[in-house]
Amino acid sequence: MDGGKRSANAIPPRQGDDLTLLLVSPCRDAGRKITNGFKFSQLTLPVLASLTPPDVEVRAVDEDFADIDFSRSYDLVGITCMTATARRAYQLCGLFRARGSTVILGGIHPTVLPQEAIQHADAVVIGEAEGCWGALVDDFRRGRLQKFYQSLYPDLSHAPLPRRDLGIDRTVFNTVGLETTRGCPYNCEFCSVTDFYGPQIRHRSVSSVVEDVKRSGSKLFMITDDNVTGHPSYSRSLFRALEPLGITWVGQSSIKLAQDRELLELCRKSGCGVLFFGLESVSTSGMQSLRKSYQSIEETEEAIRIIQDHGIAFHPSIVLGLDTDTKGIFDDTLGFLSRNRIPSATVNIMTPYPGTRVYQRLKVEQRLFSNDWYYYNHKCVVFKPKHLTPDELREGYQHVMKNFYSLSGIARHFAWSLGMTPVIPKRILFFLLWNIAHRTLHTQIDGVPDPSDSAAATTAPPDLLIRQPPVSSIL
Ligand code: B12
Ligand code: SF4
Repeated sequence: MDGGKRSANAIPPRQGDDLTLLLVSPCRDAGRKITNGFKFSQLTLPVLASLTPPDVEVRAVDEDFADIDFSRSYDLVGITCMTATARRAYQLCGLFRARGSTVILGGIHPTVLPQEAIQHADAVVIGEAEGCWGALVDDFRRGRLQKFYQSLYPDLSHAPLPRRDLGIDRTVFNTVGLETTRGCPYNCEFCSVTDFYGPQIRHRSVSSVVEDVKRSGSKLFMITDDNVTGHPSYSRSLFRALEPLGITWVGQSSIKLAQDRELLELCRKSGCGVLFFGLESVSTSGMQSLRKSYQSIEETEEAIRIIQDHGIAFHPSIVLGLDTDTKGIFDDTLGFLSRNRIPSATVNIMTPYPGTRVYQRLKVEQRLFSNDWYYYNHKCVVFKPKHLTPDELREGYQHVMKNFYSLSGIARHFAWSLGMTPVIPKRILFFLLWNIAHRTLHTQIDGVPDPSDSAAATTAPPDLLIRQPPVSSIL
């Protein structure tokens, strides 16, 4: 639970039990919300609500969908925070504290930079809420709130079901977020997930996932796990248990799945329509530099074919701006997507998130332009690429997005999705909506932040950019 570095906050004890709590998932920019109609379900707040003592009145707001009602007052406000939403999260901390609320920050960004986060909040939760949130609420009630609470890699087998009654966890087609595991063993250079959730895959019990599905009343799910097939024996049991429920789901997996035909078969039968794969690069040198499971284009294309032949649509996530990327990478990416008849893809500009090895490396190499987290959203260039200028990278990204999601591109993707077997109408609609929602994304990006624009910087000076101790030193 507590990491032993707590220092008390001067907040008086609460009288009575009538505690009110507001949970907030901030948008990135209150003046420019993402309203393109395609957004995945919110699960963080339903999970936090389920861990809250039952006598606390809980409300929740996902700021991407709804505005915060500042006319109400709350004793406690819990704000979840990613790097891209840190600027807004810190702004909200100020607004709520000015209204007398006690504010708690949690999530991946405060976990990586707790010393920065505590400058804005009354307390910071480092790691996962299971194992410390109940104690925090109790400390608050007793007037002995500490500044830091820490809970690393809690056992999920007895975690309560997320609360589905807050009205914030459903999106397009009534899709509901579902979590089965946390953790990832791969520890990629540009990703914070292994440090955050740990290298071991921890899982909820199969029976509780089934119960969660049944109680949600939905037939469509987005599984939030970073690798839903990363623990094959668990995945086999899970997929067998999901099959009779007749649901459809999308999730994320390692491309290694192609090597396990039985698991692929079970995955499809359990209702999987689309899997997102962290392909990252379509160049052999890029794959090799990232030490991906497949080290050549030929092997990767063969794996894609196997996955598609098993009735699962392959949605790649591609990162542009790797140190191996040159000007040719943009057209190579388009060629790869077209050759493999890929109807939807996530294309990102490489973003060195704090807490990752790539962030440390680029910092040492003095290649970071900005510590203003607002720009850390995969759509802006915040570093000096190795073989491209920042403008070339941004324009190349726009070129890929503009072409892939052009009207003729969308028509092609739609035709490919109609040809996929089995025919799943909701999957076809998924592709259509995804494509339409991404059609104008390349026009919504911000320019390269000006390093001299100190007024834009809302974040801490470099000496506060202290990373959590590495996983190995905590265990
Ligand atoms: C689903 C998801 C989304 C969804 C929904 C987000 C949400 N808030 O639920 C959507 C699609 C909106 C989204 C968007 C983005 N996402 Co996202 N997302 C995820 C994903 C896959 C799962 C999150 C989830 O629901 N987990 C399940 C819940 C239960 O876990 P949790 O959120 O970690 O919460 C636990 C703890 O963190 C902690 N906690 C969290 N918040 C709080 C708050 C308090 C008060 C307390 C006490 C505790 C606490 O307690 C919880 C229970 O243990 C994660 C990957 C991951 N494994 O986390 C990426 C991830 C969080 N996203 C990421 C990114 C980069 C983005 C985007 C910038 C992508 C983009 N280009 O647009 C945007 C930014 C959003 C914005 N508004 O601009 C990165 C964040 C990296 C970083 N350092 O910030 C991650 C880690 C993916 C990755 N591999 O890099 N995302
Ligand atoms: S990018 Fe994916 S595979 Fe790599 S560490 Fe992050 S979650 Fe794991």
